[in-house]
This record gives sequence, structure tokens and C-alpha cells, in this order.
Amino acid sequence: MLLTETVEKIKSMEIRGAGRIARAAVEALQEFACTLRVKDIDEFKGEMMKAASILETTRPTAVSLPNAIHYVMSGLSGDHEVEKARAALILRAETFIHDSTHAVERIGEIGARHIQNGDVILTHCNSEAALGCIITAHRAGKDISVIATEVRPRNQGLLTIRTLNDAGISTQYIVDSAARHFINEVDMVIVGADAVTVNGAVVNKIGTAPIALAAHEARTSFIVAAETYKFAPRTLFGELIQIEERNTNEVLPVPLQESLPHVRVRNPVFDVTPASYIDLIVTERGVFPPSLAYLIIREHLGWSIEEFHKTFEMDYRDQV
Ligand code: RUB
Repeated sequence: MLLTETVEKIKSMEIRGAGRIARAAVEALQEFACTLRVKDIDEFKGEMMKAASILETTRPTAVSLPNAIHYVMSGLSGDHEVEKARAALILRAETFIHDSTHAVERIGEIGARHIQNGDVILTHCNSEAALGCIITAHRAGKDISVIATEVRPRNQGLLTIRTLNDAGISTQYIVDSAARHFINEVDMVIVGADAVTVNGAVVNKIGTAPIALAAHEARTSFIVAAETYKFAPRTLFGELIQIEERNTNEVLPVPLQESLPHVRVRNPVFDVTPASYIDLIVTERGVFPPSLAYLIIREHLGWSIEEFHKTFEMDYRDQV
């Protein structure tokens, strides 16, 4: 079943990156809804909620995941007949996948306008939104080059350099700790986001914040490419973004760890870049300074303010 498979793939990071995680979860929910055989609407909603909860806990940081699940599950609220509820959910799933794919393309077009001929761009991790900006600028004929980091411990930089290589973009590959060394050769940093909080802070792959600090010190532009469904509505009500810590064997092999009993390995996967280090956030709805995060959460996530308060003060589970 796609649901079980998707849960495993997201947990193991075979499916990774905030946008891809959200689309995969929505596809799994859609397939689950299509194949679910139940006796009545209560059972249908109950089974869908269980599936949604399982998917939502696969990775804790990427806000695109609960936002996407919330959007799809909200389709269930009004209906009392199984087939109508099924159809509403499937329609929402299709809409999310379509809009999400379109959002990444649109971000690429808008972000590419900020890239000038001759620019050297540093990127960290593997973000389809950030790479979209770079590749669109290259396709528009701009002569650009990229510095891509390795991204310890999971080496997502390898995915990035393969994509850039396939696109024919001249790229330098560096270890994460070399970012400061090269920052004066860089015109612009472009990264993606797993979450944007109401105060405009950006949660992204561990190592993003020190790059932002180096860029700030060097007066180098720091741009975040993030779809509006990466903005975190619950931060408006005081909820903090949970920073995932993964298994320490990603950092040091277990036998080596065991041979060092006084050493505790830590493996946080994301960090928080403060709004003051971010010049612009490129979304599919346009370009915003991070100080306008509240506006995006309020007006561009697709809910009216009344629905917004109602839905985010409670869980979608309370509503369906
Ligand atoms: C991925 C990561 C990416 C964001 C944005 O971390 O930090 O920069 O998710 O990616 P991980 P996208 O590899 O741990 O999932 O723009 O593709 O949504």
C-alpha cells in the first residue's frame, strides 16, 4: 500500500525535501482514500484521520507536511456521505499537487529575475525551490556559476551537484565549513526552507544559519525560496517549530561511538536563521521581506481570517 511505503520512505529520507515530502504525503492520502472500503462516513473519516496522523509524524520539522495534510483533510468537514467525502478529498489532493508543482515553477521564474549575469550563487542542501531559481536563470541565458556545499551528514549536496551538472551549470563543490572561506566570492546565497515562522525566521538544513551569518557579515544577499505552504500558521499561536534530531549513527558509526563513552554525538537536522539575516523570501505569490511573514500566513495560505483562527486554534482532527 502506498501509505505504508510512503511513511517508510519519508522516515528513511528516500523521499526528502519539504515540498516533495508534502506532495508524497498527499498522494498517499489520495490513494488511501480511493481504496478505502467502509460501512459509513464515520468510519471513513476515522480511517482517514488515522492515516493523516501517521503521515504527519514521519518528520517533525517540515511545515509543508501538516499544512498539506490539513488542506486535504479539510475537504472532509462538510460531507455526510462517503462518496461525496471521498470525492472532496481526492479533489483537494489533486489541487494541492497541481498548485505545489506550479508554485515551485513560479518561484523559479520570480527568483531567477534576482540573479544577474555573472553571479556566483552559493546554495546549501538540496532544495527544488532554490535550484528552480538557479536553473531558470541559467536557461534564460545568464552566465552564472554555483558553489554547493556537501551537507553533512547525509550529503544532500551530491543530489544538488548532480542536478546542476545535468543542467550544464558550472559548479564548485565544497565542505560545509568552507562556506565562510568562499563567501567573499559569492554574490548571492539562495536556499530553501522547511518552515518560515511568524517572525520571519527560516528553518532549513543544519548549517544554513552560519552561512547566513557569514553572508550578513560580508554584505552578501541571502535569499530564501519558499512556497507559501512552508509558512507555519501555528507559530502565530506560540507553537515552536520542532527541530528534528536524527539517529547519531548518521554522524559516527556505532562501534566508534561505543569506544568513546564520554562523548555524546548530537545530530540536529535543521537550524533557525533569524529574519535579520534574510534579505528576501521568494514565494509563488511574489517576493516578500521576512518581516511580512505574518501577512503571508494570514492572507496567502488560502483561508479566510475567520477560518484561519478557527482552524489553527484547533487541530483538523477536531473539525472533521
Ligand atoms: C531538506 C532541506 C531543504 C528544504 C527545502 O532537508 O533542508 O532545503 O526542505 O527543500 P532534508 P524544497 O534533506 O533533511 O529533507 O525546496 O525542495 O522543498
